[in-house]
Amino acid sequence: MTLLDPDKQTAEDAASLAGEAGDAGTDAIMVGGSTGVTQGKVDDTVLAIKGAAKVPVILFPASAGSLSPHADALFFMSLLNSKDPRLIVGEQRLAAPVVKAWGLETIPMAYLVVEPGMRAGEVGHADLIPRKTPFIAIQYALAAQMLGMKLVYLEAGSGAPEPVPDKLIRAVREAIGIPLVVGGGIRTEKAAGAVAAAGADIVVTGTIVEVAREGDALRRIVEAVKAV
Ligand code: 1GP
Repeated sequence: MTLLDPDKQTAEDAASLAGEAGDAGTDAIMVGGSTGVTQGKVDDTVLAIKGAAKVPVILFPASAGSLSPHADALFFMSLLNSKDPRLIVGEQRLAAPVVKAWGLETIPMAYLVVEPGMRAGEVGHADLIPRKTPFIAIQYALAAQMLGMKLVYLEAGSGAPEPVPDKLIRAVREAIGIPLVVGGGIRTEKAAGAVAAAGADIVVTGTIVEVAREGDALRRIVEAVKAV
């Protein structure tokens, strides 16, 4: 899946990036960002992307204020390792009646931020999961499954120097029965292939799509993931 941040480019540019990502084989476009995202920007970006890409558009919101009725679905996420209840259930409480009124499809997802966490860790007030302590990630992931969530997302943070470690991905994959999403710091086909081989069912890239416009970096990443 490809992540586009509505705060990082115009809606028109997001649409052309989404079109390129779709051509490169991505399975869905995620729309969201940690800071500076308004509902107006989300609406404009989602509508522009819907006009340009054939793949589903799924919201990946930082708060109840960055939703749009025009998306195909919403990752209804809880940052389980946040120290702030607002990010575990507070924003969700505010969003729920709006989402119900819109009739937007919700996909319940546990969002787990792993060291270094980057901006997601900061704005999420995350009690970061240590890279070398898989059992903490397993505890959260199992709890997510038992709470009825449909996906677990291991996030190293956008722009992280390294993706989530293979050992941690493998440990979580072996512990749970629901699909595992991994993102943050994945910029090469080698890294993407390693993350998929370790057990990620869904691999998310953001930064590479914004910086590698002219190259076929994303196509190579998608091929590496799908070859596993
Ligand atoms: C989104 O972490 C991913 O949650 C995106 O990370 O920008 O490093 O690809 P990158």
